[in-house]
Amino acid sequence: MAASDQKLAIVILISGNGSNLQAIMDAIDHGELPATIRAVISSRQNAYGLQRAVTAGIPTEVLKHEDYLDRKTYDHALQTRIDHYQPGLIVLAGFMRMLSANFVSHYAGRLLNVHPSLLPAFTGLNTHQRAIDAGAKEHGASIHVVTEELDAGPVIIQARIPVSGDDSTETLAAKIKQLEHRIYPLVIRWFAERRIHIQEDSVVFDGKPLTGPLDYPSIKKATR
Ligand code: NHR
Ligand code: GAR
Repeated sequence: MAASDQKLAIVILISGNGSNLQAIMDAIDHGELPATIRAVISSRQNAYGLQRAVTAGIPTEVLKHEDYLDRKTYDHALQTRIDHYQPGLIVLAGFMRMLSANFVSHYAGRLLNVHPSLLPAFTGLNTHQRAIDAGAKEHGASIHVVTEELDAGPVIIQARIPVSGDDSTETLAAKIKQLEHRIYPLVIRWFAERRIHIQEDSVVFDGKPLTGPLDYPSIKKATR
């Protein structure tokens, strides 16, 4: 069996810049992530992440929601395309379309998302501005299991930063993205190494059910 056949096959869904996609590609290239990206699928034609995938020779597809009658038909088309690549894991990386219950249950146990907040705080959109408006003293990034309810699935890992008075949405976004680029490849590697098992609404890590998010970087030091 070819070496690539033994690696975790992933399909990455994007809608924009693709810096998380790039971080995952880089981790693979640096030999830090035993996975292979079988395809990058974008909900937007102009997503720069598509260029990143093309440059790396990764197959790309675009499914624009405006080309479909409704969410149901969009999700079904998206599911058909994803299943063509037979991935062991589907990674949402800045994917901007809410996904239906049928889609989520079809990928139960193998659907992850990166969210730019310390969930359960600030689910949904515009998290940085909302954190500033709320006077949050800290903010961060979460990798969570995707469930039917938006941004409500079990959180696997979180990384946090202090929010200073002169922080803007731009400075927060830049700092949070740096954290995302570390924790997402790490979680995907644990999934590839079968250290993470996802059930309906719980996560088992190294044989122990998670009772709350792992903390980055302390978990990295603890599990070197
Ligand atoms: N789908 C389900 N069922 N559960 C989750 O946890 C999901 C999901 C789909 C996407 C990413 C999420 C984020 O990280 C995500 C998590 C888009 C929206 C949204 O409101 C909300 C959350 C997220 C992604 N999208 C609008 C919609 O009508 C469109 C917004 C736009 O196009 O700019 O789908 O924040
Ligand atoms: C990331 O910061 C991610 O947390 C956020 O979009 C960015 C995507 O950046 N996700 C959402 O806001 C989803 N609603 P990228 O395209 O450079 O990876």
